[in-house]
Order: sequence, then C-alpha cells, then structure tokens
Amino acid sequence: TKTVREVLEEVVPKKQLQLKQLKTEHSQAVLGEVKVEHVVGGMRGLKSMLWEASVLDPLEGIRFHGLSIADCQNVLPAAPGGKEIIAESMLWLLLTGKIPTEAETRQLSRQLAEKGELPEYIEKLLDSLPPTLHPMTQLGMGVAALNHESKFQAAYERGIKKNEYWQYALEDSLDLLARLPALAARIYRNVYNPGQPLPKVNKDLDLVGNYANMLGFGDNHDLTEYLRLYIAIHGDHEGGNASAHTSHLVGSTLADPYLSYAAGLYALAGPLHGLANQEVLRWQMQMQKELGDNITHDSIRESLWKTLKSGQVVPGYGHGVLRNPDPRFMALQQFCDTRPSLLQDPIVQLVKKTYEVAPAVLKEHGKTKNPYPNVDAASGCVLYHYGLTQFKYYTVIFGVSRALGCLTQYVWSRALGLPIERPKSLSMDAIEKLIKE
Ligand code: NMX
Ligand code: MLT
Repeated sequence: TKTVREVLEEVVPKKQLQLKQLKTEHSQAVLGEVKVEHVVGGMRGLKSMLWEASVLDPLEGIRFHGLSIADCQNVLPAAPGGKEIIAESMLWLLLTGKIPTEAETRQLSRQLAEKGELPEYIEKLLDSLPPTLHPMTQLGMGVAALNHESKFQAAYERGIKKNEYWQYALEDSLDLLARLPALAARIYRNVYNPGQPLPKVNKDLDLVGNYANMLGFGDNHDLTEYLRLYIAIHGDHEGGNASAHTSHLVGSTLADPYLSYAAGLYALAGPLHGLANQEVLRWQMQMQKELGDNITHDSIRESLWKTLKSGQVVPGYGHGVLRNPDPRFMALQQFCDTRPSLLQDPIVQLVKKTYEVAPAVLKEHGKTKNPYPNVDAASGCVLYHYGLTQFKYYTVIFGVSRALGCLTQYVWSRALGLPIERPKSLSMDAIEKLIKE
C-alpha cells in the first residue's frame, strides 16, 4: 500500500512536464478576451487562474479530476460500516487525481488520526476567546496560530530549494487537516456546551467520524454519514470561488499553508459565500414562524417576494458560475429522500417546498442570472434535524471541508512553482484612456 506522498512523488514530475510544455508551446494561445465588464464586474467568467483538482461546468456542476459527484459516490471508498464518501478518499483524489483503494484510504485515516490532537497553546488560545465571538472568526484564529508548527516556514527559513517546497507544503497540509476536527469541535464545545468533556481523537476512526464524535454526535450514525458526504462534496469548487481564490493568492506569496487557508476561511465567512448556509436556516426558520402550520406554495411565494422587495437576496439561491440547480444541493436532497425521518421534518420539507417555488419567483424578479439553489440552500436543514441546531456554527463545517481543496492547490502551486499573483488593476480614468487609444 502506497502513501499519498509516494503517489504524489510519481504524479508531480508528470504535471511539471505538462506545465513546462504549456509554457513553451502555448504561452501565447488566447483563452478569451478581457472586457470592461470583467474589470468592473468581479471578473465573472474571466479565465485567469490555474487550479488542478476540479473544474466547474455552469450546467453540469463540479467535477473532481473529471469525476462528477455521482461518479465519486460510486468509486470512492466510504468509512467502515458507512456508504458515503469520506474526506480521506476525496482528499486522495483531489491531491493525486487517482482513486484510492480501501487500504490506502484506511492508512490515510490512521495517519491523520495519529496526529489529530491539538497543541496545548491552541487549546488555551481557543478557551480564552469570548463564546460570543463568531465561530468562523475563532476557526481562522486557531488555524493561523497553528502556523507556529509550520514545517514549510521552518524549511524556508533554513533555505531549502524551490523544488522541495511541495513536500513541506504536503506535510503541513496533512498536519493541519489532522487537527481540524479537534480544533473545530473545541470551538463548538466552548461556544455551545461550555465545561463538557471533549473526547480524545480515536485512532480507529476516519477524520469525520472523529469530528462527529468530538462534536458530541458520535453515536448518531446518520448525522455522521451526512457530515461525511457534506465535507467530501464541499471540499473543492474550482479555484475562482472567494475562499479558494483568497487562499491561493495568499499562498502565492509563500505564506505557509496555515496562513493561506486561514485567509480563505475569512472569505468563506462572508454572507454571499459560505455564511449563506447560516443565513438560509435563519431565513427559513423565520419564514416558518411567520407562515405557521399550514405552509403552502402560495404562502412561500409571498414570503419570497417579501424578501426580494425588501432589497435582500434570497440566501442559498444564485451562483457566480452555475446556471442549473447545484448538484451538491441535489446530492444532499437525495440523502434526505432515503430517510423517512428527514422527509417528515418540517424544516426539511420547507426547504424542499421553497425549491419548488423559488426558481420561478427569481425568474420573474429578473435579476439573478441563476434562479436555482446552490449547496447552501440544503445543507443546514439536515444538521438542524439531527440536533446540530446552532446555525452560526454551520459555516465552520463548510470551512473544515474547504481545507481539502485549498490545501491541495497549495501543494500543487508549490510543486508547479507558480509565481506570486499580481494582476494589473486600472482606474476608471485609465480604462477610458485605454478605450480611446
Ligand atoms: N436573490 C436576490 N437577488 C439575487 C440573488 C438572490 N439569490 N442572486 C443574485 N441576485 C441579484 C444580485 O444581487 C445582482 O443584483 P444587482 O444587479 O442589484 O447587483 C443581480 O441579481 C445579478 O447577480 P448575478 O450575476 O446573478 O450573481 P453574482 O454572480 O453577482 O453573485 C451570488 C452570485 C451567489 C453572490 C448571488 O447569487 C447571491 O448573492 N446569492 C445569495 C447568497 C448565496 O446563496 N450565496 C452562496 C453562494 C454559494 N456559496 O456557498 O458560496
Ligand atoms: C463554493 O463552493 O465555493 C461556492 O459554490 C461559490 C463558488 O463556487 O463561487
């Protein structure tokens, strides 16, 4: 059985060669035009980043090294006794482009569990924070402070060669991923269950099995399975999304993996990005309160118009790239469809009913380019059903997941020797001058 590092040692030279050929043979090939609309419109659609692990198609949704979510559900190993994809098998696929065997997956789980405990200074740091500080702020702080452990930074200071960067980047990435469950679970404990004992990392469990256990839901098999699926499919969404892009930008300065991913977390903490999953639940609960027991499609429609007319966005709907319902949303809905207790849950039912009405309302409203749900529309209601009811915590789970994609690209960026990001900006006067020339 090979380790993930051994597989990467085989893959890296091939990718390095591919990049070399792209640079020498095609560096002047045109991939698109840069228009004023790109410069003033959030660079939507501008092809301007290299990102290896996944590519997002507007209609089909995400593919991880060419595999759709359904493909991954078919081929990626699950946990013992489980059916859903686990973080380790997704990480293996993202990092190497290869499908791990069951034995490779178990070995990676063990490797991570063995280094899963937090250093004491991190525990003290987290325990000193006010419980009213948003859990995402706490997560970013904990991750950034863990850079005290960075092997990449220490090696850089020693003066290693550029072609060795990726190996230290990989070590940091695995160390960081290993500690995320304990870090994120400690925040949950401190904020919502102060004083409760926290279980130690169980070396026989997978990463998310341990996370669920430390959150206090270890004996809830269905929630653990849901978290596995959730964390696997939120892991990567190509490079242009705000968290991945931020992490990539910061990493390009050779800031270590901890700082780069912490930066990405703070982008994820915005309500137009990952915080939308918190907002969706807050908004749907408010709708439920206002509409009472007998919720109909008509009453939901009215409620949607109320949100839109008050000038707010409908959280969980719309997307910068997607132009169809998000296949991640569909995968989470499918999870509900196979479990009667979820199907009978009022908040799960409300999310589903909202989906039956919202696209038509958003089309009639006529602003959003994508009237369909994104992943955040569905992700929170299942957590709520299983007793993880504190929605300010939901983006932390998204954040734990996004480490898979951000850290994978960090390793690839160093392996490929990508340069510091530094696009050209223009003032409006400079744009006008260029147009006249
Ligand atoms: N409800 C109401 N209006 C919307 C929505 C929505 N869900 N989505 C887009 N619009 C508006 C948008 O605000 C913009 O208005 P204006 O011209 O006044 O500025 C107009 O429609 C055109 O926006 P788009 O080009 O369709 O969307 P854009 O690519 O700029 O933004 C999002 C994408 C995802 C930020 C946007 O759809 C949104 O704000 N959605 C709600 C928040 C959300 O669910 N975010 C989570 C995204 C997924 N994630 O996890 O990151
Ligand atoms: C994501 O998962 O990052 C979101 O869907 C946002 C995006 O892709 O822009």
